[in-house]
Amino acid sequence: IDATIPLRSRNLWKKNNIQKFEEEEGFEKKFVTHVETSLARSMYNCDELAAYEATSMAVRDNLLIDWSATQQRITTRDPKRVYYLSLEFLMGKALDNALINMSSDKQEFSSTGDNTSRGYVKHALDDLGFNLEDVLQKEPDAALGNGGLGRLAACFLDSMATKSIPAWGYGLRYEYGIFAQKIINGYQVETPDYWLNFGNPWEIERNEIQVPITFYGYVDRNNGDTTTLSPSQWVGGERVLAVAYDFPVPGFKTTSVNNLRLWRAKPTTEFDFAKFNNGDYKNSVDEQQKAESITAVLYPNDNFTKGKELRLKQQYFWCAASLSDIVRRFKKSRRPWREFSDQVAIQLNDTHPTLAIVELQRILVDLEKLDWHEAWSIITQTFAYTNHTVMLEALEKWPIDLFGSLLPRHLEIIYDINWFFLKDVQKKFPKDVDLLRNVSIIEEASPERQVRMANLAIVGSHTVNGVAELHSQLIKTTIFRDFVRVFGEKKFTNVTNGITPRRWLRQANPELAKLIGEAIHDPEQNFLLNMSKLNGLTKMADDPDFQTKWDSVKESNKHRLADLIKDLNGGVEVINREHIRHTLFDIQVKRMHEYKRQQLNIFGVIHRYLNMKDMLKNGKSIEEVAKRYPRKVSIFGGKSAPGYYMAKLVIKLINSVADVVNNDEELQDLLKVFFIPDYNVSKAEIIIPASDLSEHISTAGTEASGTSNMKFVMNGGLIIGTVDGANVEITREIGEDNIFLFGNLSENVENLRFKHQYNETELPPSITRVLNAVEKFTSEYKNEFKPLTDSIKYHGDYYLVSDDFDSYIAAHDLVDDLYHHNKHEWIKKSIISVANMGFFSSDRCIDEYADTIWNVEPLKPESS
Ligand code: 8GP
Repeated sequence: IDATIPLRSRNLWKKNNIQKFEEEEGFEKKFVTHVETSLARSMYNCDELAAYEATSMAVRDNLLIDWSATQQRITTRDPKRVYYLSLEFLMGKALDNALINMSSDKQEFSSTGDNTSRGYVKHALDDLGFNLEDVLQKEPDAALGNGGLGRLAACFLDSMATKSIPAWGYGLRYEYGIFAQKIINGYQVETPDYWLNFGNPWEIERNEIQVPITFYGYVDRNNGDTTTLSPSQWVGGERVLAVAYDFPVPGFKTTSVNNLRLWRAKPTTEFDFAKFNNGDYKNSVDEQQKAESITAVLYPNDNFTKGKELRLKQQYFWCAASLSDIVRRFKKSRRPWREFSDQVAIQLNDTHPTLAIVELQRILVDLEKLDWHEAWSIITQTFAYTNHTVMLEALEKWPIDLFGSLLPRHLEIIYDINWFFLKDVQKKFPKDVDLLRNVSIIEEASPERQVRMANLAIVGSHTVNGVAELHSQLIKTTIFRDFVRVFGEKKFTNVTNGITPRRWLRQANPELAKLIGEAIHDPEQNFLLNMSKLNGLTKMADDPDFQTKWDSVKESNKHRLADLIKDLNGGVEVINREHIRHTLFDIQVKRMHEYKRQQLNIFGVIHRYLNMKDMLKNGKSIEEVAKRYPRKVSIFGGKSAPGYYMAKLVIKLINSVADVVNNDEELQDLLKVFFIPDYNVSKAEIIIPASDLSEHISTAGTEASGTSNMKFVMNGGLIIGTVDGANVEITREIGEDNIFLFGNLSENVENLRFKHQYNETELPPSITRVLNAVEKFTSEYKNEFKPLTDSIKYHGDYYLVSDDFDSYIAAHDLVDDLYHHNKHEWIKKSIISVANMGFFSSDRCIDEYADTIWNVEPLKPESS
């Protein structure tokens, strides 16, 4: 690339190259420069927000130097690249993460004892009159995701950068991320999350990259030739522009910095002159403004889909813009099209980006004039699809009419894809009409025909993966069973999820990371890059001194969470600090969903409360009660989809129970319940390190993987859980003695549901007693919780709460016993668990994807 620029100019550019700062002084200079120029402020009016902005811009400058070098290296060497398409990236805060990841050649310990650049920046800020922790608080979370699926994408970006995989993320830059949750009178209330209120120092607006995107219109057949496969022209109606926004993604201890590109919709400068001439100036402007609504808001559903036109528009807008970018980059290399899949791997994060398959076929056939079959073979060597749920209500389908009006040419292409596909199936399985019906991309069933996105994703991909072993097995035997017949088993594979230990151990739990580093003689914390090194902890598991240190870290993290809870409770203390070390922190934080069974958890709390009250009523002393039911605080958190009635009712029930229990003086603080409002990534970083026990208690077979289970165990919490999702692999890695498993297995679920349906089961007395007590907790409406209790009593108990209740309670009894009567054993389990969690680093996932699905190699910076 050098050759295009004259030597003299080149030298001048090189002479004036900006340099990275690598120590306090350099940072201070950058900081002050940004305060005074970028922000036009001075030391007299630099508040914490300005300090956050200036710090971010200074750090960003460093990242951009590495970013630019990384991108140039990729352009020059032109290796195969990965494109990770995800409608959600739940990034959380960027600054703290960048400080930890940002490499520094000078890795000496600064006086703060922190060997990352975080150490000297903290020190410098101190000297400039700011506290780093407070400055970090000023950053809003980038909450462009709902839950597990979006956070997984964020962890993968971190690992891909850390491993120097040439990879780009593509998503949407929503103006409003997931709503902020307020709890008012016990109920969830949604308020908008306008996260860009103060601008965003982490994004680079690329006004030079604007892709025109078309919707609606009609298909123009060349020369009236109506045989299906002749290239057609889509003549669009509405046009909008996709503008690129880039976010640098730094790897840990490397100068590799990858890119996350998010698209924003804006009006074109085209103008409807017909309207204008009619004197309808105002309306012609209004029409244009509508463009912006495409990227205005993230749909707030998790594991659920609703066929709304705007959502389909979002999906096409994003796929078309991303593909145009990918194709443009490929064409720069002047390679023939048949090399496309040697250069490009596209990963579909769930079915949301499936339109990319159709869009690429359209580009190749209609615009590049490739033969249909040649194009299709490129496609099926390029795409791979990750499935994240077996729940039917989450499988995307689009009504044909809606689809055909928005994307008429794409619907035609889908029909053709389907036609060729079904022809093949028919050849292989003559006369199997049921099979044809099931695998067809078009669902013929009444009341309206629909496009099945999962079927399209499978047909257009070379590999389909689930996200934990059990889940990957289940998709082969349930929702995608017929496709296994058609394509064979080999197309279906597993990559068990993982999490980045940089954010979820080092950033969330610096004290534990430090203690581990010392214990395994790795003070530079290189174990964060090679988590099998955690094994070294095993031999310390019995050491009483080490156990005490381990427990002290936990205690300090519990105080941090207790502070947060106090703050969220209007400054009123909820947790008794005096006994905090011996108070069991029992936590369930995740999206609110019936299948995740927060209702089982709160019913368990009610059961405990009733028993405690009964003991007191029967004349037992509080000491005797405390012996049977030792100190515990039950913590909940999570958002419900705004339209999910049952999930919202569970939130209300939790808050109602909290009201009664927390104010029951007779209990003397032995039991507390708290619902943390507005659970998000930043709160998770405080909550997770504080847990003694966390709950992952989905109905067996419903939770594809879960990733918070991994985060909790990596932070030294034990878990109570069902044999579901990644709980299975966690058990295998840490040993079954170190986890509290309970409940029915997934293979029994169907049978149990059947029995409920035909009233062949009677509810156990334990759950009946709880269900009858539920209404006592509300003062709001009569029978407020009836829909919840009725769903178990009379409507088939679909999530099998009653079937698992007794074994759930029994597992909790074991928890109580161990935690309160054998704390050494408990801590030992905690240490051994952490020692064996290496497998769940997302670095391992990325290795697996790179080797077995993408076939890509890292491209490391020369120095490393
Ligand atoms: C989630 C799964 O529920 C969770 O078990 C898993 O850990 C996570 O994905 C990451 O793999 N699934 C979804 O969020 C999901 O399926 N969303 C649907 C809208 C596609």
